[in-house]
Amino acid sequence: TADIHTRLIEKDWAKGVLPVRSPHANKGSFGRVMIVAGSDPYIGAAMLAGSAAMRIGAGLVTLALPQSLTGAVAAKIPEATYLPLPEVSCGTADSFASRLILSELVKYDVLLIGPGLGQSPYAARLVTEVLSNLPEELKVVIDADALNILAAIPRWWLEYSFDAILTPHPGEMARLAKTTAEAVQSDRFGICRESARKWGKTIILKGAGTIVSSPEGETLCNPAANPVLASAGTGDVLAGIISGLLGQGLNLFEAAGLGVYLHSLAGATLRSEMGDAGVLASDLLLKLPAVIKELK
Ligand code: NPW
Ligand code: AMP
Ligand code: MG
Repeated sequence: TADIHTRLIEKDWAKGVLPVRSPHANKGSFGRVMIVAGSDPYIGAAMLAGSAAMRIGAGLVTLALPQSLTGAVAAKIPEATYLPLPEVSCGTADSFASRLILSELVKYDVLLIGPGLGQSPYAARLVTEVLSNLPEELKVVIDADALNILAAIPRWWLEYSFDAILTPHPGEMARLAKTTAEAVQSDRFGICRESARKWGKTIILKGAGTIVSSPEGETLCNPAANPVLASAGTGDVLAGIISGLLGQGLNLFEAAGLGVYLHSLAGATLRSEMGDAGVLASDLLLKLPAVIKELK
């Protein structure tokens, strides 16, 4: 069902949108990225997304995550800064966490929200309050549990009408579009393109043969299928990559397409070096500078 508005993501296209890095830059030149991620069961998601944003070249990354998790994640990424949030158990009744995030967000270029957030009433309140009060000009990536939280709100796209990138896998897409993962898989192009148009969002429909569609109908496809990427945490890495690219000045569609391409190349490199099994999502991180270098 591909047509003239659908292109493969090719090397020349990727090279053409790769951010240019001036030798005279400072860290502010490469974007300030806020990542709202992580909860008790999903501690690693924040670390994976934050590290990916830094490894793709973001200037400054701040992780907003529950206070009790901050120490463990900070030990893994000392380069990031942290916005410790009040704990779920004492935070359900007020909006302190979202007010804290919103007061900081005015200083940022990019917000990534959702990896490992869970779907507690606390997480739902955090997501809906933050997304209802976004500063103008902020570039937004909505992933994982933030997608599940939106999916529970009737006609959510009317309430949240700002531009953003959504990064559903087929299960999340099924929840958003009120259908089944099987139905999504049977018409991946059609569902991705139609949803992007209807919801007014840039959509990345993940999985083997990832598709990227803009609200205007422009569509990119990355045909790669790679079992190395079918493991826990690889989507959290992709979301971090895309937010780091947005920080470096790419528009939503370019950042989505280039992010998918670089993530896929890192996976292909690891597959050729290590084989089909046992590669970890965190192994992708150190490959990111290398795949950018190769592309240049
Ligand atoms: P099935 O049955 O497996 O075939 P969920 P999640 C379907 C965090 N993480 N093709 C799948 O189908 C995330 O960020 C934290 C077809 C199933 O129905 C989230 O916040 C980690 N179907 C949270 O965990 C590491 C596909 O979707 C459903 C498909 C939950 O996210 C892990 C599963 O999706 C994780 O990233 C495909 N290609 N892909 C950490 N270390 O902190 C998925 N499905 O229920 O949304 O669960 O994706 O694990
Ligand atoms: P998530 O399910 O959110 O962790 O995201 C998984 C990431 O790995 C997405 O970027 C998917 O496109 C990618 N992925 C998963 N399985 C495959 C596969 N078989 N071939 C290519 N990419 C995959
Ligand atoms: Mg995911």
